[in-house]
Amino acid sequence: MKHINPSIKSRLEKDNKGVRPLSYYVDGIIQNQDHYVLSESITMLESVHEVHKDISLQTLVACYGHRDHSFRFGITGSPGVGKSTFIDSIASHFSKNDHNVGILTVDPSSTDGKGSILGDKTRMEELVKDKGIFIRPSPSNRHLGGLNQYTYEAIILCEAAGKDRLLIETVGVGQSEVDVSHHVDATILLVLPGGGDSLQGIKKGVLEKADLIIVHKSDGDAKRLAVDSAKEYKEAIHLRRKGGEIPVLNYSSITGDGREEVTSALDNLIVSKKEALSTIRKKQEERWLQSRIKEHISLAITKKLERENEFSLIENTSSSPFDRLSYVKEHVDISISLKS
Ligand SMILES: Nc1nc2c(ncn2[C@@H]2O[C@H](COP(=O)(O)OP(=O)(O)OP(=O)(O)O)[C@@H](O)[C@H]2O)c(=O)[nH]1
Ligand SMILES: [Mg+2]
Repeated sequence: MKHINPSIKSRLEKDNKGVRPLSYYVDGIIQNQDHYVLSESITMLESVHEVHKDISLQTLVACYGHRDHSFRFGITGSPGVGKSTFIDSIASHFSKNDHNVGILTVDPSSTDGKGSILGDKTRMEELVKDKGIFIRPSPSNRHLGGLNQYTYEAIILCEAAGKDRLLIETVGVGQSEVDVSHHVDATILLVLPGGGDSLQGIKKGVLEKADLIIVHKSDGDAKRLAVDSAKEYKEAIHLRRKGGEIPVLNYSSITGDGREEVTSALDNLIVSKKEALSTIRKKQEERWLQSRIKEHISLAITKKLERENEFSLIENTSSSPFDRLSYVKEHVDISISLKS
């Protein structure tokens, strides 16, 4: 990791909104590949302040064309299945092979909105020692996708900072796990040994979108059960997925049993996805852009209506929700300009 010269750093003072000049972020990421600046820029993405959002967008505009060729792995699975430990045990496979690894984890936020309650950094003991690896835990902000709302943007920044192997952990709660496939090139699903019951518990979409299934914690007393579980998953996938088989492997992040099979399956995924990568990413990008544009428009309309006190006018129209809806359709002017 390279650092910005301290004398330069001191000249890049923050303004009263805590924002530094654009060049601080852009040069810090692209030229210096500075983990501190990268982390600061991701914090900026997650900020609710308009000035922070503006500088984030400008940073993204500058970074987009400077990305390295990368491969994005999504690691999903129910809470406690061992996603963080898995990433901790597997990341060195890439860093030892001269890859520049970036890890984005999403910690489940506390429901009162006070942010992250679990520090993944403290659980990734091996990786914290490896200074070349960038780890960034983000609060999930109750976003239903199982991913942080700004994961896609964070991925772009990481790639501009030279990260070419990305490991992205999702919260892994319920149905939302499906969403991970919208941002990554391959989805790794971790499951626990435990036969039919656990298979029932996995949402259909997740099983269908996974590119690799790992029966995790295949160690100790659970080992035999884990081997049986892997067979069951193979059969279930055979029945459910008409378009071909996917690997189901046993692995333990604690003992390292099955490591070779897992690492070569990951390498194979990178090779097998290579051809289709740009097409898949284009589609993902379009989908992301559509949803962001809709978000901007909806936010701008809400702000305009708030400014014009329209919501209380609507409320005062009638006690019937349908009268109010008619009023909105007939009288409320939603014309806006997104220009600031
Ligand atoms: N026996 C065994 N325990 C494991 C293994 N991997 C992780 N664990 C344990 O499982 C627990 C949960 O591990 P995490 O890595 O935090 O799981 P996670 O899926 O990231 O959890 P959340 O982020 O909270 O959803 C920890 O106590 C780990 O020590 C494994 O391979 N074998
Ligand atoms: Mg975790």
